Amino acid sequence: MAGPVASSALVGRVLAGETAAIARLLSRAEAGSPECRPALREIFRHTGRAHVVGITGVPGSGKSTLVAKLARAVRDSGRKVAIIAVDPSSPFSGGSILGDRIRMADLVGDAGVYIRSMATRGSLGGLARGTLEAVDVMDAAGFDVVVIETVGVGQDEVDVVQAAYTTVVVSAPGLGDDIQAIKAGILEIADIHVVSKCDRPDANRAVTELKAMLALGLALSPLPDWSVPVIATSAETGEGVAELLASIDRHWAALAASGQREARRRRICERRMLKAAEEALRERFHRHRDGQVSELVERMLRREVCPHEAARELLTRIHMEA
Ligand SMILES: Nc1nc2c(ncn2[C@@H]2O[C@H](COP(=O)(O)OP(=O)(O)OP(=O)(O)O)[C@@H](O)[C@H]2O)c(=O)[nH]1
Ligand SMILES: [Mg+2]
Repeated sequence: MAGPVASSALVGRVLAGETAAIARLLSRAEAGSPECRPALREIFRHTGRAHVVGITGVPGSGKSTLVAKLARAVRDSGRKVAIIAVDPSSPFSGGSILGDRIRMADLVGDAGVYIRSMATRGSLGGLARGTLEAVDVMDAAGFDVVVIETVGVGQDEVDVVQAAYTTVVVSAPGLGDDIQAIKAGILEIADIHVVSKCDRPDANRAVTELKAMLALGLALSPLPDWSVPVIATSAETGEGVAELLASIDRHWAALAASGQREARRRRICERRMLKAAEEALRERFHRHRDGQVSELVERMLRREVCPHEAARELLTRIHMEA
């Protein structure tokens, strides 16, 4: 019997948008299989076309429900859409994945939609890498819009969302805090604000407060001629969803018109390279824990070298071994 298909053999099928090949390559990439490195390298060469949209917000703010509605709207506009939901659930519940699947049930069976949940647990700082590699795969596979949903808590999640061209921050009424986005430190990363669940009676207050906060100028958009909109949506009634998509499209056009799209592309490349370098370094430190690292620690304990010298020495040594 033939062995498993080599990842490099999957690339052509991924580029043709074949769902089974996409799923297989993503699973291998998520598992961190070194065997798929060359395939991901090849995939990367075919990326840069998709409009990557990050959707973030505090837990339970209605992101997944909204993303499902938004995906429907993107499909109805004739475009292909991929969704990557970064799943924050504990190893014991897994509820969020299941919930997302159910909410997105009406999208299942449509080849123009691809939905993937990524696990955050056990990713050891590799969350951003894994997620962005998944974005690459979707981009290369020809999805016009790639939506990344992450919970807006934790540096890793924020890093992921900042690799998007358009970032949507979702707040919801009734979650206890007045302005959740401020608390979570994600107010200023929004290109678009959404107040979800606007079918609820307390939604107006949330919209007003958010607008007042933005009026204070705490969140200035770097994009000229773009004032960050606040859009009220309801996944229940469908209100605001078309407006949100229109706003996302407008933002994409504004990025191009101002030259900021290229600037963001550059910024994303830079961040990804630095992240990859950090990850490689961390991995190498880990590998040398019992050797170089512990030897230098001993020398520090004897006060023969200061931390700075030890660090430089460590970097030199592990570099020479590469
Ligand atoms: N009334 C109302 N409830 C909503 C709406 N959207 C979502 N909800 C409810 O809010 C809860 C959370 O929705 P999710 O879409 O799972 O929120 P989330 O932000 O993806 O949650 P996490 O992924 O766990 O962070 C669910 O019980 C939804 O049914 C809405 O438009 N109106
Ligand atoms: Mg969710």
